[in-house]
Amino acid sequence: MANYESTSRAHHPILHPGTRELTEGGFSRESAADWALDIGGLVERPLKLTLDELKRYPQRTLCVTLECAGNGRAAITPRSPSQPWHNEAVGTAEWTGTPLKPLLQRAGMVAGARDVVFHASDRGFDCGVEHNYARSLTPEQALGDDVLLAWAMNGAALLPQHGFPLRLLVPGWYGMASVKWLNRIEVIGRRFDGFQQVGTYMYRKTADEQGVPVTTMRVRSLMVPPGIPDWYTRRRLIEPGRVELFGRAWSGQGVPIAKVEVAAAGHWREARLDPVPDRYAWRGWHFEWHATPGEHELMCRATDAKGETQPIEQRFDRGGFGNNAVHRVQVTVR
Ligand SMILES: Nc1nc2c(c(=O)[nH]1)N[C@H]1C(S)=C(S)[C@@H](COP(=O)(O)O)O[C@H]1N2
Ligand SMILES: [Mo]
Repeated sequence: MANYESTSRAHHPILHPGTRELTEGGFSRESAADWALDIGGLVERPLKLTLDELKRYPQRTLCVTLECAGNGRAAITPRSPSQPWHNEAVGTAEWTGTPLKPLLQRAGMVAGARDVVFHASDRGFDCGVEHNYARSLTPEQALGDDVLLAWAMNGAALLPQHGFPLRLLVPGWYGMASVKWLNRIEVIGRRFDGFQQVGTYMYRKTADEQGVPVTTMRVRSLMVPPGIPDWYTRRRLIEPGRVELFGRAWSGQGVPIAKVEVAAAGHWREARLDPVPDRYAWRGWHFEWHATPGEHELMCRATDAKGETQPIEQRFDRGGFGNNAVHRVQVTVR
């Protein structure tokens, strides 16, 4: 996935050249030696841990699909000035790190702890507000068994753009929760009101409403476009006959995918699902289509085990968050 969420233009290296070109968040591989994670605030035993010390804690690897909350923003009108993602801001990787829970337990949150704040080293402006990127989880969310402090992605050290030396990984949530370039975990006695928590990542229809926090990923599927593209229209050109359509489907919170349907000429039929993947990873699907000459619109739609399904039309959101409308692919069969 590309590394910048639209609403965090503050952190964009082109707008703020020189600060994060090769060293996102200010860290190069060399300076990791000076880096340490602080765990403090309302805890009984504050901790300071180097990367080597963290790596001596129990290790865990999870295969996790991470989607930006703004994925699909480009299709929402009027469009938020943020990053105009189409469908590309999603990916799946194997993340290795240590579970956060035992560390928080070792630090010992005191009574009265209301939020756990994850502070990062990248700093900038968004909507005129100067801040370091920071997000919070409630103590209950932060103590979730699958929340990781991750230092590796697909078996290699995190790349600078993915959060080197350490990032939080909150499986099942939209990407903004997985704070990169993490340097401090702070337990506080009030609800966190930082910019990335309440100034953005809220579902809002109007500018003045308080909104509903963006949290876990909505059910979604994508199709690998068949055939070859026409450059400007983006239509796909294919030959008539048997066409193997395939793609991926996922939902949030570790809820499994129950069904994927594909529509050609508006008629929905069930796709074949690949074997059940890891809990937080997307699931593959396949569908055999008999293409007849002419112009077609192909669609795919996923339903999860809680019965949530993708809407046909996107619902409006001011920030362009959470667009999980069905994926449409225009095809010309020659
Ligand atoms: N420190 C920091 N963490 C961050 C961000 C950021 O701007 N700064 N962007 C978030 C957003 S919006 C997303 S979608 C994911 C993207 O992760 P990736 O770059 O590894 O794909 O990182 C999240 N963590
Ligand atoms: Mo994002």
